[in-house]
Amino acid sequence: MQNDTDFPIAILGAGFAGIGAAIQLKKAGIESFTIFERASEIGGTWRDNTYPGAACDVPSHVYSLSFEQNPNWSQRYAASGEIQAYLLDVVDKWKLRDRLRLNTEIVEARFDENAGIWRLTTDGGDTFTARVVLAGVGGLVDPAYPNIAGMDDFEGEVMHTARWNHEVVLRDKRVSVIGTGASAVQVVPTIASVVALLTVFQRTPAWVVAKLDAFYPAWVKRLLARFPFFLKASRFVKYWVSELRGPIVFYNSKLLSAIGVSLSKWNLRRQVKDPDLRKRLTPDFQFGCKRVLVSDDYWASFERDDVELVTDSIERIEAKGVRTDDGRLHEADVIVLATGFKLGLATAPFPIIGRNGQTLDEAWASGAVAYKGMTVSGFPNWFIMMGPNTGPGHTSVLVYTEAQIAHAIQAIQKLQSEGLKLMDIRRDVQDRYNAGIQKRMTRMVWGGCNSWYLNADGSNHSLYPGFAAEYVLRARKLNPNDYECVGY
Ligand code: N01
Repeated sequence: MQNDTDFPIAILGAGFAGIGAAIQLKKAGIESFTIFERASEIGGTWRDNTYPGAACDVPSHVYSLSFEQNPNWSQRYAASGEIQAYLLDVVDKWKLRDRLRLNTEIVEARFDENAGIWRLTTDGGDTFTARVVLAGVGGLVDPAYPNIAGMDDFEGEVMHTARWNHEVVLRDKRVSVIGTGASAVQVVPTIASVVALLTVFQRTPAWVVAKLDAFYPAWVKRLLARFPFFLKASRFVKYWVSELRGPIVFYNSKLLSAIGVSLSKWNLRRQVKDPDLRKRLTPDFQFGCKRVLVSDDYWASFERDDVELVTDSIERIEAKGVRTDDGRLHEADVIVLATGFKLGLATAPFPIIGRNGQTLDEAWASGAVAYKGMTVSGFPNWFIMMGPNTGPGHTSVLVYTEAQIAHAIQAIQKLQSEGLKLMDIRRDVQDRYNAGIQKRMTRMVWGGCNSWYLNADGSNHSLYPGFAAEYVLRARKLNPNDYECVGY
C-alpha cells in the first residue's frame, strides 16, 4: 500500500468534470491531488459563456452534480451566471481553492514508464509529476472563428458568443448574428428587444423544441431544501423524462423522427404565424441529426419588425457590415459570431506522449478512440473525462462524467492498494469496445447531415450511441481484467 504523498494525482481542468473528480477523490479519502486550470478562475463552460441569455439547455436538477444537489435553482434551466455561482460555492464548500493552480496551462505530458509517472510541463516551464492524470479539459472549449473574407475590414465590434465583451453596448445598435445553433437560439431572443436592428444569418435552420422553462416559487425551493427526498425525486423524474425521449433524438427511425418533427413544428407554429417565414426556418434534414435545440422564444423573435432572417450565403464582411451573395450589404455596428467551437476531441489538447514515445495524436490519427471514452491503450494511468463517444444529444453530460470519475477512482485505489506501477487498457479490449460503438453508429441518426458531431471522414467520435443509463452501467465499474496491470 502506497501512502498518499507518494501518489500525486493531477486533475486537468477546473470545470464540472475536474471539480466533480476532486470532490469524489476527497470523499474516497484521497487528498493528494492538484487541479491545474489554464484560466484565472474555475468554471469552464460557465466561466466562458456569459453572452446574454446563456443558460443550460438541460434541466438544472439533472445538470448538476448528483452528490451536490442544489435546492435553490431559480428556474428549470438555470442561467450561466447561476451555474457558475453554484460551482464557486461547491469549490468553497469542499475547500478546493488551495488545491487549484490557476493560470497554469499544461503544455506537455510525457509518461515515464520506468518510474510509472506522468511528467507534466506547464506554459511557465515548470514541471510536475503525477502517478495518475484525470483529464477534464472539455470538448467544446475553444471558439471556432469562421473563415469569412474581410473580417478584419469591419469597422465595428466583432465578438464570439463564448468570448463576450460586456463593454460593448448593444442598446440601439445594429447587430448581426452569424450562426443559428444552441448559442444563437439563446442570444437572439435576449437581445432582440434591446438592439435597434437584429440581422440573423442562417446557413442551416435547426429543429427547435419547446423549452417550457419556469421559475421555481420560493415555497418549492424551501420544500426541496427541507426534504432532500423531493430534490432527489425531481432529479430522478427529469433524468428519466430526458432519457426516455432519447430515442427520438438518436435512433435513425422514420417514426421517431416524425414524432420529433411534429413536436418541433408545433413549437414553430405557436411562435411564427407567417407561413413563408416558417418555411425558411424549417430544416430539411432528419430530426436529431444535428443537436436539437430548445427554446420558447427564439423563433418568435423573427416576427418582430426589427429582426431579419437572412438565408442568403455570406459572401464577405466589409467595413460597414455583411455582404451576402445576392449583392446586398447588411449594415451593422456589431457582429456576433455564434459559430460554435472547435471540437476538442478531434486531437489531443497538447502533446501527450505515452508508452514507447507514441503521441496521443498518433494514436488518434484515424479518429479519437478510448475504452468507454476514458482510457487509451499505450497511455497508462491517464483517465479522460468527457472523452470520445461519451457525449449525449439528449441528456446531461454530467451523468456520463460521474461514471467516468467512479471508474478512475477505482483504478487509483487499485494502483495504490496493490502498489502497481501502471494500468494500461488492453488494446484488444479497447478495439473490441470501439468496433461495437461504431457498429451501433449505423443505427443512429447522426450520419445524415453535416455537424460538429462528425469528423471530416463522416465518422462519429463524439456521441455515445445509446442511453445514458446503459453507458453508466458499462462504465461505472472497473473490470481489472480489461487492463494490463504492471507492478514495480
Ligand atoms: O455552435 P453550433 P453553438 N457562416 O456549432 C453556423 C453546446 N452548447 O455554440 O449549421 C455561416 O451548434 C453553423 O451553421 P451550420 C451544445 O452542445 C450548449 O451554438 O454549420 N454560419 C451553426 O448554425 C452545442 O451543440 C449550451 O450550417 C456559420 C452555428 O454557426 C454546442 O455547444 C448552450 C459559419 C454554430 O452552431 C455548440 O453550440 C450553447 C459560417 N462560416 C451551446 N460557421 C447549453 O445550454 C458556422 N456557422 C448546455
